[in-house]
Amino acid sequence: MKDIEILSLGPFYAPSYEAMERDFTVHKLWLAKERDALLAKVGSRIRGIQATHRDKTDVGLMDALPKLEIIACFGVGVDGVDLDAARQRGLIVTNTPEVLNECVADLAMGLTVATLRRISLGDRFVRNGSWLKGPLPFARKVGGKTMGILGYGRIGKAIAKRAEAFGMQIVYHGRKPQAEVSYKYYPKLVDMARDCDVLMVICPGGPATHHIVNAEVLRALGPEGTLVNVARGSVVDEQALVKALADGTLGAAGLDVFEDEPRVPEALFAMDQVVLQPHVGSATHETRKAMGDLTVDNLRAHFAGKPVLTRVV
Ligand code: 8YV
Repeated sequence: MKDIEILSLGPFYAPSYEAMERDFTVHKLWLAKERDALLAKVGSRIRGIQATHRDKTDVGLMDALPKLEIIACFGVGVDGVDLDAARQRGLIVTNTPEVLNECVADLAMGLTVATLRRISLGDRFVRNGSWLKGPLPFARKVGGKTMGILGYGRIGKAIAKRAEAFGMQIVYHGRKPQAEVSYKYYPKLVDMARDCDVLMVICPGGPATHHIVNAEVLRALGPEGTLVNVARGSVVDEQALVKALADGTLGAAGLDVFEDEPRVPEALFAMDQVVLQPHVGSATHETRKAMGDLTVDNLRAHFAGKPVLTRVV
């Protein structure tokens, strides 16, 4: 397949990336000093794009690649791709679902426990010698609390399983109630936020969910409430979040994702009620390998004339 030319928009799990480079001729847009010059040179020969969640595949890029057939995304989220434009052009878009469910759910539950039990604060408390002056103030119990899941999809279900094992009650919100799900469904997000202790954000990013966790939802979650976001920074109005945490309208937050990664609002750094992570939901060797292999397998299948494994569009 070495005669097939792929445009790589960003790096992913190195061993899988190297396998892609062995099978295909890969042009690395993310390393190009002159992006336009590279596109002008190789654009007419490119038949596939490989992208990560950080990359934008928009109309301008698609138009620069007249022979484009497939966009293979490393990650389950495809919010970086203009899906309507891809559909109009008859392009195939693939992602890496399922293989990351467990790891993202582990981190989601870890952030829930870390935030309620103030684990990061306790760690700092021991390291900086504060324990010598007295005990850490009490935290909050996990069991018995209600977790409201925004986006009860594949990862949401894996999170619910874990939260139930911790003795939490589950409720959920999404576009519509799901058949054969016994948990209470809330048609309105703000109503669920009012009734739950932990609001777990695990819905897709993109225009449909932009800032749906707004000031009103955060106020409804309230001073005893905790927001956990392992989805996309774009789902939460970050300015409203910082303000709500600063003035106590919202109790606490566990955040793996942000609106302008890797930039994080500095106001959060000084807040003890906040636990921060650098977008690592799926970042284990095992899962990143599975995601990487699936990304490359989708390209291989397509160019071998077979159906791709995990098609979104
Ligand atoms: C990864 C993710 O960080 O799958 C996603 O959509 O956000 C994460 O699993 C990302 O895919 C890495 O590019």
